[in-house]
Amino acid sequence: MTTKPNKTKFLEDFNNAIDQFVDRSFNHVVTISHNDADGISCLHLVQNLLYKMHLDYDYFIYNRSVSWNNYLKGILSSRQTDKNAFIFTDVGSNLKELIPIIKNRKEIFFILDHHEVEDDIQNNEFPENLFFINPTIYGYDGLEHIAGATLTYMFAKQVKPSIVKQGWLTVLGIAGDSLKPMDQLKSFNREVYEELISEELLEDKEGLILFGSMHESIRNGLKYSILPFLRRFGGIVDQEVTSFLNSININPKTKVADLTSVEIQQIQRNANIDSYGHYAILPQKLGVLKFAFEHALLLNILCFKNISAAISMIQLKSTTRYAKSIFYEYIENLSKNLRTLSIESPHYETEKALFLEVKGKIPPSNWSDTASFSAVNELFDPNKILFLGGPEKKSGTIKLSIRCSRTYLENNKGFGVNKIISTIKKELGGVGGGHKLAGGIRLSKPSYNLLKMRVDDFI
Ligand SMILES: [Mn+2]
Repeated sequence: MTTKPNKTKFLEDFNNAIDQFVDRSFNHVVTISHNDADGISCLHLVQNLLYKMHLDYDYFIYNRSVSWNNYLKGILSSRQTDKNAFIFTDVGSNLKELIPIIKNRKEIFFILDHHEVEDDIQNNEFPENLFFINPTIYGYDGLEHIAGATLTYMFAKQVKPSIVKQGWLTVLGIAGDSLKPMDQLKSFNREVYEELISEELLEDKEGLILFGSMHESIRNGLKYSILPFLRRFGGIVDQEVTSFLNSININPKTKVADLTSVEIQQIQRNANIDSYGHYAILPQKLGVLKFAFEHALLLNILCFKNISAAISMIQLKSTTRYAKSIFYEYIENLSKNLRTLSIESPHYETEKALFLEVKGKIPPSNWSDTASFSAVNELFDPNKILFLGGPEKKSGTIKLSIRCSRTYLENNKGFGVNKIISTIKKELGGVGGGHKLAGGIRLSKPSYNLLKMRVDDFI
């Protein structure tokens, strides 16, 4: 990765793709997007654009669990024409699988993505009907600098400037993917964020950051914050949080967002927490949906539970009772699980890795998110790779969620989880994959035992 992004080259290729998209005047456009908050935001931005362009359109959601070949079989029609286009947003840049498929098609493909490109593809291998826009190949960071929705917004706005009005969708992608307070945004994410504020489509607020519970009372905020997860309060009983707040003369029912700066300092000093920063508010929405991080989190949860509820909810002003109950159940379980982990010591530890066997302690459906949030909260040594999981009945294998912290990536030149998974697969077999910070693998019991013995050689 280059240190300074090549903005000129990026914008040149980006603008060329836009010219192609506009000049070719398509008859029909199919969007394929990812099943998470960022992907759903991209999808709605593109749908709005196509509507404004009076184009005929369809969409599909890709959850990356099957190969592109199998997935597209059901979508690509036998009638092919260069008057039809495909726009892929936020679905990864698996060029090794996609290029051979695209090469044999007549339609025009636009890939707008911000995930690292794994395969080394030469310029002359790109088919003429593919316009590939991925800022990471010009040196941008796909998490900090540009979310999928940011890239999609930039694309859509260049084609139809009036798309600015739907620009608030972008912050859901940014919040959902970056998991950071808004003052830490960089590059295009920052530029777009500031533009949306000046257009009054978003409000930027500053205060105590208790992500997952920004819409809540301070009592619930301390208890159910998942970013940061507070070791002292996370998942404990109400009574203890209440008496702490009473002891420092703060009404436990005060909303997190309504705390005065004096109250915030009071809490920070007495609870020894330093979380503070900027967060985004969606002024046109109500309740939990007003808070960009929580709105994005709810979309992410719904994407797994009920994808159509996620797609329809993004258009709603206030949340449904169904979505709300799923949200609370999720937050409650996650803070409980993080609490379980925060008092647990690793079951097996090497110089470079930590193993947590959580069967019977955490339900398997929560393994992945618990692993993710224990990594972003650095509940364990951030210089080690975390392997969390256990035996899975239905597959008869050991299922592992593998995570590393950003600290780890910085210290290891970006050598992250996906590379470790590739090595494990090569040496021990198994199925799985992932990106730099997170991934998963299923291994046979004997392979898992070998992994524990040889893990330091693979990292
Ligand atoms: Mn994304």
